[in-house]
Amino acid sequence: MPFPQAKTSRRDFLAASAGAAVTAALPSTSSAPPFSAAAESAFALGALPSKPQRIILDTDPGVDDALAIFLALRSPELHVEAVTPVSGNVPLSFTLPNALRLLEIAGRPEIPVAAGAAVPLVRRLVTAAYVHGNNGLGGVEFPEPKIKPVAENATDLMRRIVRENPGEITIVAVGPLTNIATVLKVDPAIAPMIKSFVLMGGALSGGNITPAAEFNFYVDPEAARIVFDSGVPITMVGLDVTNKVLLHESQVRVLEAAQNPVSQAAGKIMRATMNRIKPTNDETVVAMHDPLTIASLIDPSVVTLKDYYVQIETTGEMTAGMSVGYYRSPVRRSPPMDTGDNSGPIPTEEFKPNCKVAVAGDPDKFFRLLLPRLTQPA
Ligand SMILES: [Ca+2]
Repeated sequence: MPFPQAKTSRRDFLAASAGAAVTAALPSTSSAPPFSAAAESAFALGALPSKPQRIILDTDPGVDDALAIFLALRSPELHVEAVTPVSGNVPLSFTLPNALRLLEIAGRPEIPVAAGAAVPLVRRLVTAAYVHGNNGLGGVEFPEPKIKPVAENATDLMRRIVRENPGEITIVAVGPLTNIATVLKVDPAIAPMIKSFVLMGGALSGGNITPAAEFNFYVDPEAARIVFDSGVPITMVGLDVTNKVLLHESQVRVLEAAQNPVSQAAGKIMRATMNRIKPTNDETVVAMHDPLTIASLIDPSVVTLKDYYVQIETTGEMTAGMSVGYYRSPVRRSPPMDTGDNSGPIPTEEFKPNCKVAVAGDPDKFFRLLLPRLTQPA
């Protein structure tokens, strides 16, 4: 996919303005569900429970984070053990209270929220307030949250939950990976105890904040590198699919029409976002980066996964945070500089997949899952 921001503004971080991506998201009549309408309806409403997956949700709310959090909290297939905000779309001073607000709106004040990293590991913080509004929720003012963060910080809380439940906890990260990398740096022995990482981030087909990099990996490339080197099983849901799963005006109206606090809040946030990212042509749409990532846990068939060896560029002057995906050997590194003594081999690495990358998505199925869950009465 070509770099979508080449002729437009950085606001396209969330909005693909036109063309093939929009067409891909339009309702299709050809994708018949593999089960009956009744079963599908029951599934959309979360009525087919199995043992819930236990997740920690690491997030930088963030307008699409807000929908992702709501979807996770309204899905019986998931048990949210904790929410760990991090700086990203906006600074931690907003993402932390936003996470608390969103839990309060969803009526889930019992879920612990622990403050994460305020800045990336080694770089200055870059935010995306131009998309998410200065407050991270599209500029929509919600009341100050009554619930408070727990005393532990995100690193300590994640370590404790994982160590108390080895092999049980999936860490779902839909923001920059600073918190998770910090856990792995502070406690390297914890990696085999983490069931998996499910990440919204990266792209194998061009970025959105630079031509090379997706925003979350761009903000903290060194953190992403640590995560991809960790040996923990990774699922990467990146721009290759999320840029094709687009919320349209008609779907915002569905959210606005439902009279429950979650749907009302989601509708307000998405309405404000659409007004913010008004395109100059065609229909305004909002890419469902983070909600699609959550949906892939609930119904793996909303995405198609393929094995890759993914590595993160950290040294490039123009390409930091780029995710480079190899699907076969050889895994070649860049040629070394000519030093006059060129007796060594050109560097290569073993091809060993470290990641499942989402290479295709099913927007229709995603929205059939998302909208009923957000609009149904609490
Ligand atoms: Ca996010």
